[in-house]
Order: sequence, then structure tokens, then C-alpha cells
Amino acid sequence: MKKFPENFWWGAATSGPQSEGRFHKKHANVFDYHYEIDPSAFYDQVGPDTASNFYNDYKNDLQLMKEVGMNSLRTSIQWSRLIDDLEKNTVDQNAVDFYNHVIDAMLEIGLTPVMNLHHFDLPVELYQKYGGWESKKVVELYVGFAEKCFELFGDRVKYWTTHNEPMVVVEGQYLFQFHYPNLVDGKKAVQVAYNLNLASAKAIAKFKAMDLKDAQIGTVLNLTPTYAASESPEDQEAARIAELWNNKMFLEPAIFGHFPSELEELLTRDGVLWETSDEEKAIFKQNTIDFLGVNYYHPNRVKAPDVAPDSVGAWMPDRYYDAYDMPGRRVNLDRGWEIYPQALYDIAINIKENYGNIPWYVSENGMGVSNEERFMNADGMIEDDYRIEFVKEHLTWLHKGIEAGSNCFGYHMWTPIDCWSWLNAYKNRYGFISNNIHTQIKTIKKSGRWFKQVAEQNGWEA
Ligand code: BGP
Repeated sequence: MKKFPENFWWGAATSGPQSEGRFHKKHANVFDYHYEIDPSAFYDQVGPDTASNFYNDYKNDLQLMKEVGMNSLRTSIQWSRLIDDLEKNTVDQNAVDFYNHVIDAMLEIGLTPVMNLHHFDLPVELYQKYGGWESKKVVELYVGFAEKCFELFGDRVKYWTTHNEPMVVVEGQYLFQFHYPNLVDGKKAVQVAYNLNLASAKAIAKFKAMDLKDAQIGTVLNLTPTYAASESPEDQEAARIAELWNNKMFLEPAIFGHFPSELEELLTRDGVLWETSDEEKAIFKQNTIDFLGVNYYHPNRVKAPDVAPDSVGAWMPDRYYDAYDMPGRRVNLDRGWEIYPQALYDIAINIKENYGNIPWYVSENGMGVSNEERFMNADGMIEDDYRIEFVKEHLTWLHKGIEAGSNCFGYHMWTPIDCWSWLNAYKNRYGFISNNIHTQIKTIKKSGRWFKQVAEQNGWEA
């Protein structure tokens, strides 16, 4: 038997904006707004309005999650739903009732709730008025929202996370133009990265001051481990900087309470360092995470840049490294991401050796596949053997990492029920449970049945 540690979390993750639908939501987040002004930016012009109808269907959905063996679920509380007046941080009572019902329903059926506070879904008004995460005013407003969440739900929710993949906000909105407002501005990107880290530390400060019983707080990072194309000093240097920028910029403040000095030196030399203060440095120092969530999809392979990093032009972090397309790599062509399960072992060992072996869990992993109806059998079940293989391979490497002493306490799949994706909408499906978006009929896939057995046995017969 491949056995996992006792009380291992077997579960899955989704987010409010990708599952609930906009029903009765007072404010638009940046994605709601982007869809309003430019539906053609979204696959098949499908927006987040209905998503997977979790707002109306949560009881049935949670029951299905239980049926695939999940003992825990991460979702998020939408800032744009919970808060009524964004400046005064008053709450919308309908939203409070909704999240109370969801949390109570989860506890009733034995699904441990993990609640995230920000999953790319900034209320658009705060972008329009203050420039969103560019502004420390927005950091304060977010902290007020977080505090409300702890007050309202902290008696029952014992696991909180401050952000999901803050790096995606930096890259999508400020560097590589894949999320609204699609800016290209390296200097702003640096400040946004800092402010997101600061928001997390300040929310943690509020959380700690409240002294909630048995509750823990963490953050969710997309760790894309960096692999250099070769042993050459140039490729190794490219990998060092890519690792600093993509991973350490968030990992180190979260775990150690300060930014990596090598990164600060590089940004200072390039004249783009963030605005900081001694007071803020003290906040980082005192407010580190209790546990880490790691989203892992694909590795980051890099090589020395073709163009010299000191070339003339606006500052961008990727002037220091180029993407390396490794010949012979395995790829999920529907999403374009490399499949490299061994990275989960490397992550496990990295956390053990370089990050104080902090308790951590895989907070997302998964494979988005298009047109899964082609695998539907006569009973209407999708036979997604490729997903079973994918999960099994990843769990095998994770297991090796745990056996080597890494302090991993769970594995969450992205996602329980096929849900809406940012620009890809419903193109690629990730769930253990399929969703017909026209009828909202949800059906367990073969992978869901397989996962139930694994969860029940806390492993599988090797
Ligand atoms: C992660 C996000 C999720 C989810 C997932 C799948 O980066 O945290 O929100 O969307 O990726 O990616 P995509 O939906 O882009 O295929």
C-alpha cells in the first residue's frame, strides 16, 4: 500500500468567482467588468454570470463532493459579494447568510472548509478609483474585508488563506496582458507584488490579534520550480533570477518575514525597487504564515536570454531569462502546459530543506481537458482515465517527498466540479464531476469514483 499520513486532506479547490455565479452580487470584480465591456475576450463569449451555479446549487454540489471522497474543500469568499460599502467595509446581509449556509452545510457533512480571501477578484471600483493593488489604500481596504471575514466566520472556519497565486495578478494584469486591465509596466508590477505581500502580512496581523481558537492562516502560491536548460553558468544564472522573481519574492516574506536580499539588490540596481518603510518591514517580520498552500501545474524551464539583459527598453523581469522549450517534454496540449510530476517531489524537498519544513499541502493540481464528452460512456459518465493517471503520478512523487520527511498534510485537486476559468471559460474541464453548463446537471466522472477509493483507503495498493 502507498499510505499517506493520518488525517491527510483529500479534497479539491475552487473559488467564489469561478463557481458561484454573479447572482445577487452587489459589486463587479475585475473579471465581471471585463466581460461586460469585452465578451469576445472570453472563450465562446461565456462569462462568469452563471459559472457552475454554486450560489443556488451549493447543497447538491457539496453532497457530490462528499460522494467523491473529499474530506476538505477550499473555496473563496468574494470581496465583491460580502462587502456592501467598499469604503466603510459594511457587509451585505444576503452574502453573510449565503456564506454561513455554505460553511454550515460543509461542516454538517464533514467537509473541512478552507477559506481563501482573494482569488484574482478585486472589486473593479477599487481599480478604477485607486489603481487596485498598486495602492496601499486598497491594501487597507482588503485588510478590513479580511477582518470582517474572520469576525463573521472564524468561529467555524479553522483554515484561512490570504491570497491565491498573487503572482498571477502581477503577471496577468501588469506584465503579460492576460488579465484585465492588461497593462505592461514592470515598475508597477514590482509595487503590486510588494503590496500583495503586505496585504497578506497585514491580514495575518489582524487574524493573530483576534486569537481565534485552533485556527490557522496561510497563503496559496503557485510554485513553478525553475529548471535550467543546462549546467552552463549563463543558464544557471537565468534560473537563479527566475526563481528569485517567480517564487522567492512571495515565499520568503510569507515564511521568513522579509524579502530575499538578492532580489532587493537587483531591483535597486535596476531602479525599480518598491516603496517600503521600517514600519512595514516590522509587520512582515511579525506576521508569517502557519502553513503554505502550493498550487502546482507545470515546471518553469529557462535558459539564458537571447538578448543581453542590459539592452535598452522598459524594465521587465524576464529580460534576465528566456523560456526553454525542452525537446521531448510531455505536454497537455489542450492547455499547453508541460506535465512533469516529479516536480512535486522537488517542491517537497525544497520546502523541507530551505523553508524550515513548514506544514504545507498541495492546494491545486490538475489537468484541463477539452471536449471531454468524447469520453462519455453509455451511462453518461466521462471515463477520464488520463486524469486518473495524472493524479496517480503526481501523488506517487508527492508520496516519495513525504517519505523523505517533507511535512505535507494534504492534496487538493483543481477542481471538484468543472468550473469557469478566467479567459478560457468552459473550454478545458478539470473536475472530478462534470457539469453540463446548459442544464447545470452534474455527474461524477470515473476519476471521481477512483478518488473516493483512494481517499477512503488513504492511499492505494501499489
Ligand atoms: C490556477 C488558478 C485557478 C484555475 C487553474 C486552472 O492558476 O488558481 O483559478 O483557473 O489555475 O487554470 P486555467 O483555468 O487557466 O486553465
